[in-house]
Amino acid sequence: MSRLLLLLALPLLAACPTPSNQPLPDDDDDDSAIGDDDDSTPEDVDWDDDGLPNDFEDSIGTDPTNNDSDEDGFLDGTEYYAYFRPWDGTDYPYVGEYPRAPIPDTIESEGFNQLQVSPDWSAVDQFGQELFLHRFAGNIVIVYIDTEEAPPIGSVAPLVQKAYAELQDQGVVVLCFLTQGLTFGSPPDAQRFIDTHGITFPVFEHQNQSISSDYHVDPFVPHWSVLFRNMRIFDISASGYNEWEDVLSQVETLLEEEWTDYDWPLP
Ligand SMILES: [Ca+2]
Ligand SMILES: [Ca+2]
Ligand SMILES: [Ca+2]
Ligand SMILES: [Ca+2]
Repeated sequence: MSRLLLLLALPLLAACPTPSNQPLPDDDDDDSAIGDDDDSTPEDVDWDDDGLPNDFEDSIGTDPTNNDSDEDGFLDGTEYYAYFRPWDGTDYPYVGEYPRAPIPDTIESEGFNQLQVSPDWSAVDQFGQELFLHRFAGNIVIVYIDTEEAPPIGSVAPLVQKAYAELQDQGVVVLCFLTQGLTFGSPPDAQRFIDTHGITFPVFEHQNQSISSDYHVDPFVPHWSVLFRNMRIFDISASGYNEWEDVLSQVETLLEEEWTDYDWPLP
């Protein structure tokens, strides 16, 4: 379904006025070779009808004669306009429609302490997708660690879901590590957790805590770490149901911070 939505959105995106700061190599020479006798300008010509003009495909390294250059099932233009990489077969629009933003080729990892850029990691979500932290760059990331077993006050998960639903369009994403099931020491069940609380953000079954333990899960869950859009850790530690309001305040503070997108030239 997400592919359909993106395909439907593509003509609208393509029709939007875009900055013309993209250099256009080899202006008309190669286009004239195929007899472009219509009134299209060379920079409009899109041989493979994937939404990206030939010259632009040359500049980003995709194939102007193949509408799915990396053969991952998504058209070059569908991927590129949604900030996915049409030259990388391991990168394509998420099931679940999680936020994406322009991302750089590399992000230098620093560490898991406050004000350090978080190292990259990957985990498998409820749809079987391997998600990479650094591919959420450009968004404010809430690393949310919890168990299915809830304190007497109840699970905080519905409040986290409510905030995600309200803020994802502004570039906020929740990445949830579920470390335990309904009883102490039992394995977590992501789908049960999702169904119980109406979750739409990614949930990772993560009993071994190999990644979540790096985010200073202390003294207990629920626990949050908030990362700025460049993946810098804003606050390393907030634990407990009653800290959620403070976490939300951190996110709202970061939403007001100025941010310059990573370079993602448009045709
Ligand atoms: Ca094309
Ligand atoms: Ca192409
Ligand atoms: Ca593709
Ligand atoms: Ca791709």
